[in-house]
Amino acid sequence: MAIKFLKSLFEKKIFFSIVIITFFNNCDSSVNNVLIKKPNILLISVDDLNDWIGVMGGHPQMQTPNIDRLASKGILFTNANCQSPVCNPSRASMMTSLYPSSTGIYFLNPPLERSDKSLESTVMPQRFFEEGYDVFGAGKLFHNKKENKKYINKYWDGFGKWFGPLSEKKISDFDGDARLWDWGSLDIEDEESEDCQIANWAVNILSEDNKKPFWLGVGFFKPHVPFIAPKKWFDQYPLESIQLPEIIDGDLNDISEYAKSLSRYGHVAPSHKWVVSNNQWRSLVRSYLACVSFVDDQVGKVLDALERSDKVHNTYVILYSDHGFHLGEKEKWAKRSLWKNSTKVPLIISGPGIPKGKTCDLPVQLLDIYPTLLELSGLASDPIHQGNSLVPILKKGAIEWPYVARTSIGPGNYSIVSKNYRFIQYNDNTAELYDRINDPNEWYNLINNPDLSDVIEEHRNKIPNQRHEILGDGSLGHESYSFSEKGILDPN
Ligand SMILES: [Ca+2]
Ligand SMILES: [Ca+2]
Repeated sequence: MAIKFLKSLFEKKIFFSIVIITFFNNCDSSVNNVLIKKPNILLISVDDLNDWIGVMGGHPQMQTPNIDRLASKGILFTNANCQSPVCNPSRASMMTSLYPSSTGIYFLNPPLERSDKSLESTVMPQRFFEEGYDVFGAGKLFHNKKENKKYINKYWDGFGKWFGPLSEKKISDFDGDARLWDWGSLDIEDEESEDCQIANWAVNILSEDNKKPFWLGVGFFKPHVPFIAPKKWFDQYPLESIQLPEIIDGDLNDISEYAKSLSRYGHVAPSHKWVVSNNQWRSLVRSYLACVSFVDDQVGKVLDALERSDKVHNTYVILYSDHGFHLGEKEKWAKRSLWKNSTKVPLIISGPGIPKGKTCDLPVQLLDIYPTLLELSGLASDPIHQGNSLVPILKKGAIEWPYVARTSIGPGNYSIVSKNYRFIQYNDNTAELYDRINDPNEWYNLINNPDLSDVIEEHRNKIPNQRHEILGDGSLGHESYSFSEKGILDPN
């Protein structure tokens, strides 16, 4: 019986974290103190934020003093990756600690309550509620307010408008179908935007006396499109001063047609050709910078409120984004690709016992957050979770980490990120390999380099055999996957 149990632990890859918990219980009295007190959790989600924050240096002009301040008080993960470069599946994965390839949630639908496998995992706020926590949430944490009503009605407050301020008429000249694809400034005060209201709501929660520990989720909408923010945030980035992302000519010449089709076909974003020929690249980059600085200011209000209260001494703060964003790199806009621009996300964790101002470049994943928070809170791990607790890194400064980070777009398309490489395997058997240390922009596909065949094989072996069929239908992600499978090529 005991052998069977241990075997099942090995199969589920949780033996390592069990060992670590045991180690801490025996050896680390400071962690034991935390376990007894039950810490608070403040989870801050920023929608569609890539590595363009000050401390990650993704764009040289970006000003994010508040996110940078949080990084100075904790650990910044510089190689953190989402499990899907699309809002809904990334959030479903993060809240259940299950990969899309296990749940079938690959695209904008279905909500996680319509995946049998997802329902086997207790979503994070529910688990903390069951453990006796006060649970609060606002804004965008799960993807779809309407469809994920099972969770959202239970815990969430209002802020029903989506994606922040919308202009009554389109500000930009882009005449695409999607109303969301718009950019520019609005002559409004910060307080008129949902993100500011969400920040103020969280400030109130943090100002109250709590008898019980709390789990507080704060889901900001920006910088998700539309890239619209109050004018003052645009004023700090004069249009003529804006630097464009670095690109090289012919970057797409060493990737397959399947890869291009999968990542570009049917996207509601403007094509790169449209952006360049209409002279909008600088304006779009400026708008993204403005929206990020705006949301950074809202993050700052929440952090200030925490720091004003006694809770700061017993609260873990986690800031993350659901996926990255292309702003012209690889001649592409928005998300839904397996390259760095889509999969790499900011992840900062601070709190009791965590070193301040450190960075970690080990490959970690958003679905690691849930098991991490359980361990930090002294709660039992859940064998269904597919993520790995980051506590060995946070508390012990682990430099050995046997895991890779995995992202997928539909069954059969995977990115595997290790400390040194990104390997991408597509369902038509084409592949890419990038040296993430010497080629951080992922310009040079090394897949045909014979000297790297062992590296390629090592990464290929990390691709799971399990491939849940695609659930849901009809979204652009579903269509793009289907087009690629049929060999229908990107028209742009
Ligand atoms: Ca998103
Ligand atoms: Ca290239």
